[in-house]
Amino acid sequence: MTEFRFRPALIRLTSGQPVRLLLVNQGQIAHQFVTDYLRTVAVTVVDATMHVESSGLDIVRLEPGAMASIEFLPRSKGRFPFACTIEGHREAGMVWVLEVR
Ligand SMILES: [Cu+2]
Repeated sequence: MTEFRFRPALIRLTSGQPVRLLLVNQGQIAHQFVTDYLRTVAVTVVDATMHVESSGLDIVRLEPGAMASIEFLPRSKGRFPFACTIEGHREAGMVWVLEVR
C-alpha cells in the first residue's frame, strides 16, 4: 500500500490452497480496506503487536510503515474488488482485485 495504490493491484489465488498475504504500508499515511471476502473465513492475523486467530475479518488498517500478514484458505471463486475506504482514496485509484480460481 502507498499513496494511492495497491501493488500488485491483482492477486490471483487458487481455491483450496492456503495463502499468506503480507501487507505493508509503504506510504506516509494510513490505509485500509474492508475485507468482505474474509468476513466468514477463518483467518490468522499477525503484526508487530498481535497474533490473532479469528473466524472472520472485517477490516485491515495499516499505519504508515506497518506490516501485517493474513493467512486463510480461499474457497469462494470469483473476482472480488477491494478499495481503500479512507475518504477519497478509492477515487484516487486505490483499488485492487482478488481473483480466486
Ligand atoms: Cu488509502
